[in-house]
Amino acid sequence: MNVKNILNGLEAKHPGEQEYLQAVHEVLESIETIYNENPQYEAAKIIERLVEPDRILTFRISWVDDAGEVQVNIGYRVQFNNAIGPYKGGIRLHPSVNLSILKFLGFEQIFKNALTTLPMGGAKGGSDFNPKGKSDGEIMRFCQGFMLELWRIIGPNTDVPAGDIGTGGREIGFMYGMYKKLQMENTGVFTGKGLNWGGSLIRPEATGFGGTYFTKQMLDTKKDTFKGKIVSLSGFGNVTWGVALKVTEFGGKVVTISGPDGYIYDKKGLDAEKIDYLLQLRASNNDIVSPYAEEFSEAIFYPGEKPWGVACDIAMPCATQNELNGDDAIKLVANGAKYVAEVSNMGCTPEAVDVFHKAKILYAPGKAVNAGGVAVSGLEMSQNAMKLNWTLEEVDAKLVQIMTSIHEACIKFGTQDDGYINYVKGANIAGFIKVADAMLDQGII
Ligand code: 2IT
Repeated sequence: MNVKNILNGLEAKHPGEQEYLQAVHEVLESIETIYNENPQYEAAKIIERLVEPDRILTFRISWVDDAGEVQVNIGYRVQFNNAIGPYKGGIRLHPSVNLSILKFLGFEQIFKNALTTLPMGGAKGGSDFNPKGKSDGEIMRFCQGFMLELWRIIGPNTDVPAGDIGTGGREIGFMYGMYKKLQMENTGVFTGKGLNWGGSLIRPEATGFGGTYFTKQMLDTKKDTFKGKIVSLSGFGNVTWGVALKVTEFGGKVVTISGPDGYIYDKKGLDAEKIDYLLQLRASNNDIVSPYAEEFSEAIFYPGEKPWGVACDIAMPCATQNELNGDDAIKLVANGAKYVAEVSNMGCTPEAVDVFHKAKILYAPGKAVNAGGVAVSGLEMSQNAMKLNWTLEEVDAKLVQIMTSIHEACIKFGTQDDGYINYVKGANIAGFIKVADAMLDQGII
């Protein structure tokens, strides 16, 4: 395989799909050696087949806002690869959503889901619908319109959507309700459902808890712990909330959160009351973090800035793709950060990852760190299939076990000659081998 040639070909075919090409580039670079050592992959054109989604559904959603005006949005579902299980991945609702972003997320999801040890393929969906400032009624009408198209191609053994940015418990409720009405069956086709109608305990916390369990294992490799560590987070949504809860429980001090409007520095650290307040902020649909500083006077709001200039031991980006660039990485390293655990999907740019690798500080990519979210989705599917509910302790123990196995896979495939763990390599190789071997077993399809 020649990574450059493949990327040039993809760029010609899919011009301007920057995020998608970035995600493919990172994976191909990591697996190049192993791919070339195994000619059976090349013979079956595994890469050429893996980089193109199995199929993409694009559709229009028409809905009526509170003022009686007709609104039009575009919706997508990218069914990327189902070699190891039904298509699985979230629905992103954000004005930035386009095909490049959903293809990058779907591609990442293939390897992430493979790492979870559960049988799930990779997919992603979403819409350019902007939830900011929308009423509950508007959100419901949009979600129902979205499902009027999506329901045709999903199913409990076909494709199982879930939440992502802009899609939480409320949105999943509206979407699942419409799915049931159209399909006339209660099959658990979504994950992230409410506890009373098929949801799993720990699913809301899973991405943040899993990410923190994974980071704890990164610390373990240096005989280090969370106790007394200063931790910088970005974002203020569901993922940030879960990380803040678990980091605080482990004795770390969370000093930053952020939004599109800027970041909050809270030198006292987030406590239970403040972490609870994050849920209110998210539910307000305003997508700004500044009200936190009005609520808690010891906090300072820095408009228009990112939190990466603040000195910390551990940085955990939890917001969105490419939120931490090369300059941010240089600042973090200069200020003494020792660990970067990416909880957002592709939160760090390639330049930032390069800075971390050169400085030999431990950096782990989103597809490993945040896999706890989709892992508990997989556990929700298992519970639905068995028509029973596991206890909180049972789900949490399985989550810990899964994050441990992902960390072990990263060590197995990512440890360099000098002992440094390249988590990017480890995660990509482990995920790739599983999917590629499944594709080989199943013939040319
Ligand atoms: O990025 C992700 O892994 C998610 N948004 C969760 C996907 C899922 O199916 O639970």
